[in-house]
Amino acid sequence: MPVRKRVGCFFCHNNCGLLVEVEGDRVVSVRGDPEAPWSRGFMCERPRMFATKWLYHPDRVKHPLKRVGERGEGRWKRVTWDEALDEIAAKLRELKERYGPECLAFAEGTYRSDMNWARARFANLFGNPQNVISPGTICYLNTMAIELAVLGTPIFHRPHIRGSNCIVFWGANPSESQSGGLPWNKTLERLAMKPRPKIIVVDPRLTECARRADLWLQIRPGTDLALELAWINVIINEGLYDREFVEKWCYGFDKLKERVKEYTPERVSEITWIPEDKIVESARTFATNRPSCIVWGVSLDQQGVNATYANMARTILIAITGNIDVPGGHLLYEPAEPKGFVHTSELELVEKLPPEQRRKHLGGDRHRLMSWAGWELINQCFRRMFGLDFPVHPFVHTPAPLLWRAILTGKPYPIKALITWQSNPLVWAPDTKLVYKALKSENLELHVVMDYWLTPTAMLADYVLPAATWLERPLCTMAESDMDIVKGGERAVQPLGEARTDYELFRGLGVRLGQAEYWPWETYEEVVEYRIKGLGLTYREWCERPWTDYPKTGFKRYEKRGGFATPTGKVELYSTIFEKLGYDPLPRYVEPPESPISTPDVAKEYPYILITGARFRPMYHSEHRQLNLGSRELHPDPIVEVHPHTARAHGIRDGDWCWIETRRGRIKQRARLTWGIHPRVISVEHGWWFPERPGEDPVLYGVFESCANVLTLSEPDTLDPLVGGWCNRGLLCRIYRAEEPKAP
Ligand SMILES: Nc1nc2c(c(=O)[nH]1)N[C@H]1C(S)=C(S)[C@@H](COP(=O)(O)OP(=O)(O)OC[C@H]3O[C@@H](n4cnc5c(=O)[nH]c(N)nc54)[C@H](O)[C@@H]3O)O[C@H]1N2
Ligand SMILES: Nc1nc2c(c(=O)[nH]1)N[C@H]1C(S)=C(S)[C@@H](COP(=O)(O)OP(=O)(O)OC[C@H]3O[C@@H](n4cnc5c(=O)[nH]c(N)nc54)[C@H](O)[C@@H]3O)O[C@H]1N2
Ligand code: SF4
Ligand SMILES: [Mo]
Repeated sequence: MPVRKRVGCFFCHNNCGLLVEVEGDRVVSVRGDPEAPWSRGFMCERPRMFATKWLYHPDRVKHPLKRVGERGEGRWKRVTWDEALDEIAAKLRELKERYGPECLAFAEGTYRSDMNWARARFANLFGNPQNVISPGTICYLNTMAIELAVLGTPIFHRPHIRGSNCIVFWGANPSESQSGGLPWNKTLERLAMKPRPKIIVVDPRLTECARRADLWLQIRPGTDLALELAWINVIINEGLYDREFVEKWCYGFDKLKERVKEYTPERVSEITWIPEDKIVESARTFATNRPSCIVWGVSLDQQGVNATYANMARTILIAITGNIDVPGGHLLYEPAEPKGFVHTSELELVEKLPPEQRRKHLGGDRHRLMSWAGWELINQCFRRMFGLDFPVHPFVHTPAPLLWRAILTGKPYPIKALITWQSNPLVWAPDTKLVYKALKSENLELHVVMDYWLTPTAMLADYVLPAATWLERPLCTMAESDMDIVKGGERAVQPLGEARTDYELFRGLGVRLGQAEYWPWETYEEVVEYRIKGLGLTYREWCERPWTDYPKTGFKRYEKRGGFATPTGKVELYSTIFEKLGYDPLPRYVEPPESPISTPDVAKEYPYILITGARFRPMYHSEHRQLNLGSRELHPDPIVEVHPHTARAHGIRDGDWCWIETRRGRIKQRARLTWGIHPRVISVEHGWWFPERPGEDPVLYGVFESCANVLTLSEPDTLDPLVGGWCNRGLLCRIYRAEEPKAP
């Protein structure tokens, strides 16, 4: 008889609740759990197609490996966990003595588990200032930092679309990404509901939402901030804002009003390529069909120099139209709920890191918002209002481009060791060639990678450690403060081979480095048990129904709290925190570092605007490229989207392999001709490598051939000043055929 287990899916951020059937110690089937309150039976194609094929795939790394040849040569020796951990810990101890605890860095992926607090705990105890690189700098964690500065708390990733009269998909494409807890079928249901909400889409591509939209604004990539400021201009000038909310709850309205005067629809039309009347109409539609919401999309986060202010402007738009914490708008989260639950910030031991170590945070002098300076200012207000800290693990980060440079130059101080976990930075980080140089550098004396597979990044490791997948570990999470529910599941099966949870890596190193008293929980089950004990649950009870809802205190919670957790107690349209950190307190648009306007000479040779990374199913980032899962069979090659007129100008046919080139290099992808893209925009997929090719350096599974980040830019002076984000959307490129057409 198969045994049924409740498991939290981690093929993406939504963590849908699944029912997994296990026979002996083998997963035999998975399906959506109808009782899981946040996903209600939903399960997308990823687990349906390949949960078991993926779990039992022959290429998985199942034992710790130690490099024996040169780095990248691909010669490994199998070692035990104890050997690996003993040796890594000894090396870390030695490096710490020679260079100080700040010589260690971490490379993380996007939210891949509920264990990031364990990295923060380990780093704090080690004395490391949280030198962590992560795509979070350009993906949601920057949004969260900005919302914290402006509103005092983040807003839920998932807007309350059920009650909205106007839904804006701003650089967000849920039909492919299902991002923000918006599974596509649920979104479709809402879009079809009567009365039908107004739909506005801001996207250079004709997405599924754009097809259904009342207004599709086909924007020049990278100029969204200008459009947002024009919306604010129209909304203020025409008196379409929520006067009562602004008067009572907003700080800095007059200064904002003054600033946006420059952004007339006429001027912004030139910047964005959107007709003036459409700018005005869309601003009116958003402001007058309340309640309304703007679905979070990663595109604003990935606009380099403009990213912070684009997110600030989005928050301002939501606030001045009275869409904060109302049904149909954007809900705020309740940090101290549920009572009794041990929140992640309570696990980080932030007080263990000496203040002088905080000041050494790599990048913290230049990009002060997502560093300790920003955290301290924000946390002061946060703590005062909610009685607990905001966690540092999703907040304090080093911009990736600065880490590679620190490794290569030894400045501002040497970085000697890197722990890469849940992450494939050779594929995700901008400027692949720079990442490669840093990972190959002799300056980097230790590189540990923990993953399921030998990825291109893992091929440049000294140790590769086998990670337990989401089917092999328990889950207990509030999705990085993004859910109003504690949700999770139990292990379906024991880890294959010698795979272990990432938690056990940090605990294993911690115990060996004198931190034993701080790691009392040997297994992750014990951690979960510790966190839920105050909810009155035992671990076994939790496994029966692994979720805990808590009574919601209704809407407009800021009224009951007596304001917002900001220095002025109001929504700061003019950010006093930005001001204290030495930045412009109000949003201002600047041209992207590479554009027909800022670099016209470059634009002569590279005439198209490049966007990278629009999501596609079933793949998730650089994952699911292995053969025999079904995903490569569906989507075998990387695809570049080109407008037919553009293709014709370059003799490109549908399906041709093309070179896409920027000043940094070129990659090959296959052309898909589509009318649904602006003729001056080229869109390449990100995340590509080919596990079926040789892994040894210099091939590295073909990463240099098709990875979008060969094309992207990582110069420090092109980064967003506040958080250090880089630009994946809105660069200059050219395109040409990679092979001569053959005669029929
Ligand atoms: N299948 C799949 N789903 C995923 C992921 C995945 O890898 N695969 N990744 C997950 C993660 S971590 C994230 S961050 C989310 C992201 O999810 P989304 O935010 O939906 O991200 P994208 O699909 O990258 O981009 C959304 C849209 O932005 C448009 N766009 C590009 N440049 C610009 C621009 O300059 N301005 C505007 N307005 N629009 C622009 C693109 O054409 C695209 O249609 O997806 C999550 N879901
Ligand atoms: N050009 C361009 N670049 C981009 C983007 C873009 O749009 N354009 N998008 C960016 C964004 S938003 C994101 S979020 C990033 C994504 O970047 P990442 O999150 O780094 O995603 P992956 O590169 O897929 O790396 C995840 C790795 O972690 C492994 N893994 C998964 N789960 C676990 C686990 O539980 N434990 C361990 N140890 N390993 C695990 C996987 O096997 C995989 O190798 O990419 C960013 N890069
Ligand atoms: S949307 Fe799909 S991949 Fe994401 S958690 Fe749900 S079932 Fe898993
Ligand atoms: Mo992301």
